[in-house]
Amino acid sequence: MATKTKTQKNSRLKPTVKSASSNGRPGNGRPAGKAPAIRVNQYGIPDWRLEQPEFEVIEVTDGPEVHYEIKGELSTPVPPIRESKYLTKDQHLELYRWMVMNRRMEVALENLYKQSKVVGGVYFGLGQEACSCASAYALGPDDWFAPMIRNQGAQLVRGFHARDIMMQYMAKAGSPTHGKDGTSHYGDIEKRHMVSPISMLGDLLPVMAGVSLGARLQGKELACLTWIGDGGQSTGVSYEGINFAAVRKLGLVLIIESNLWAYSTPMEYQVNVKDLANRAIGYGMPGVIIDGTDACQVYDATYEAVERAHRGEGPTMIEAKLMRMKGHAIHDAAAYVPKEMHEFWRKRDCIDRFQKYLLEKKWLTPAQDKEMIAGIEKEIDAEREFAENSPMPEGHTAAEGVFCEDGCHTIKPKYGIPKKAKRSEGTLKETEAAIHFK
Ligand SMILES: Cc1ncc(C[n+]2csc(CCOP(=O)(O)OP(=O)(O)O)c2C)c(N)n1
Ligand SMILES: [Mg+2]
Repeated sequence: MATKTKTQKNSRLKPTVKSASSNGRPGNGRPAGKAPAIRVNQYGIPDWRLEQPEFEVIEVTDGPEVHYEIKGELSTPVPPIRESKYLTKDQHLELYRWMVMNRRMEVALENLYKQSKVVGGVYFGLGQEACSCASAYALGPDDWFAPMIRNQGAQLVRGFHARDIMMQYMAKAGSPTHGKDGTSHYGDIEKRHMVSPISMLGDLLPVMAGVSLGARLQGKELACLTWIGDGGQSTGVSYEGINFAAVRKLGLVLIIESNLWAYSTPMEYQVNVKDLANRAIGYGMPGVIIDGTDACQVYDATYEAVERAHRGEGPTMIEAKLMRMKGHAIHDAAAYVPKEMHEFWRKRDCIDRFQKYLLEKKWLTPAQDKEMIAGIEKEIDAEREFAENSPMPEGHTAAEGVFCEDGCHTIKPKYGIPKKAKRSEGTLKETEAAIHFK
C-alpha cells in the first residue's frame, strides 16, 4: 500500500521553533538573561486587504506520484470592495467596462485558438483583469508601462485595440509586428508609451528603471509601471532593477502579481516568505499589500505610487494578492492546482464583485449593465471579424524591418536635451554627464 508523506516544510500557518542545541561550541548554553537586551526594529508594510486568506499548498508524495493539497480555511465569506479614495462614479463605470472588455477579448482569443486560427499559444489573465486594468487606468497620460503576458487589459486601457492583440496572435500582416512574432513582443514608444514585454522574467525591471532615469535626464519625472509574477520576482535581474530604482529614487511602479503559482510551482515552494511586499524593506522603498481582485484597491495603490513617482520620490512595490485562474498558457490545463483553490478564488472573481458593488451603489442599473455588456460583445465581434478577414503577410516581408537600415529612423531624446549637472568648481562637460550614468 502506498504511504502518504507530506514534504517537510516550515508551516506558514504556525511557525515552528527549533530548540537550541549547543553542539559543544563555546558560548552556547550560557544561562539566559545575562546578555544585554537586543533591540528589534519594527517595519510596517500596510496591508489594505479586507480579508487575509489563511491556507497553504502542500506537496504530497503518494508512492511515486506527487500532487498538491490545500490546507486551511476555505469557507470564509467573500470580503467587500474597499471604497476608493480617488475614483469618481464615472471612472468606476469606465474601469468596469475595461475589465469586462479584457475578459471578453480573452474569450474571443480562446475561441480563435480552438478554431486553429492562432499561430502559437495564447496567454490569459483570467481573474487578474482588475490588476491589469485598474493599474493602467491610474497612470497619467505621459507615463510609461510595460505589460507582461497577463496584462493584455492594460494594453486596451492604454489605447491598443482588441484587433491589434488578436491579429498579433494570428500573425497577420496588419498586426503590431506585421506577423513576425506570434505572441506579445511589441511596444509603442511613440504614442502609447509602451515598452515591449521581455520574455526573460525580470528584465523589464531595470529597463523601466532606465526609462524613468532617461526621462529625468530630460527634465521629466515619469511613472514607469510594470508587473512581475511571484515566480519572476525571484530572478537576479529583478533584484538589480529594483535596487537601482530605489537607490536613484526612480519612478518605477512595480506590481507583483502574487497569483500563487509560477507555472506548476506553488508560491510556498517558490519563496520562504508569506508576503512578497516585505522585500520592499530590504530595498529601502515603500511596499503595500493589496487585494488584487479588488479594482478599487489596485487603482488607489497604483495612483499613490504614480503620484510619488511624479514627485521624484522613488519607486513603490505593490504586492497584489490574487490567483491565476487558468493554466500558464492555453496548453496547460493546470491539473496540478487543488480544485478547492479554484473554487475559493472563483467566489472572489474581480469582475463579479465589482459589478455587484456598482449595482449595490446604484451607480449602474441591471438594464444599463446588460446594455453595456451587449455593446462590448458587439465591439469584440467586430474586432474579431476584422482580424479574421485581414491578410497574412506576403513572403517577401519576412526579412524586411528586422534590422535598422540607414535612415530608417532617428533615435533622439523624447522630451529634451539632457541637462548638465552643476558642480561647485564648474559645470560637467557634456560627455561627463553621460559617463556618470553608464
Ligand atoms: C528568467 C526566466 N526563467 C524562466 C522562464 C520560463 N517561464 C516563463 S513564465 C514562467 C512562470 C512565471 O511565473 P510567475 O512569474 O509567477 O508569473 P505567472 O505566470 O504566474 O503570471 C517561467 C518559469 C523565463 N521566461 N524567464
Ligand atoms: Mg505567478
